[in-house]
Amino acid sequence: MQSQRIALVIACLIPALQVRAEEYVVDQINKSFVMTGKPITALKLKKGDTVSFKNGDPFFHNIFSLSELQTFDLGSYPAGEARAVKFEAAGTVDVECAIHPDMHMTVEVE
Ligand SMILES: [Cu+2]
Repeated sequence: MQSQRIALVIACLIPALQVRAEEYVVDQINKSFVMTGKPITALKLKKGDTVSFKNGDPFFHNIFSLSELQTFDLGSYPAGEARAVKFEAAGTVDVECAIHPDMHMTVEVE
């Protein structure tokens, strides 16, 4: 009886202990990655978090990564659109734009 009660308490506590995955929004403005109004070159987040890459420019961007840790290609998308990537493994992911070779940032996944 006592052990059942303890098991029930533990089962109730587990969801509260789980950390919710965050969703970050990285804007693309004047061919730069921007967060909260400032250009950024790096972003730190946790495994399972998502980054939504929003296109705030009046032209297309195409965000991709050829990093060994996580390869992705969001394709070419227009002004106002956003496409998201979930980061699944710990390490560093290089993020680039296929249309603008000067655009570069890293995502450090903890
Ligand atoms: Cu671009």
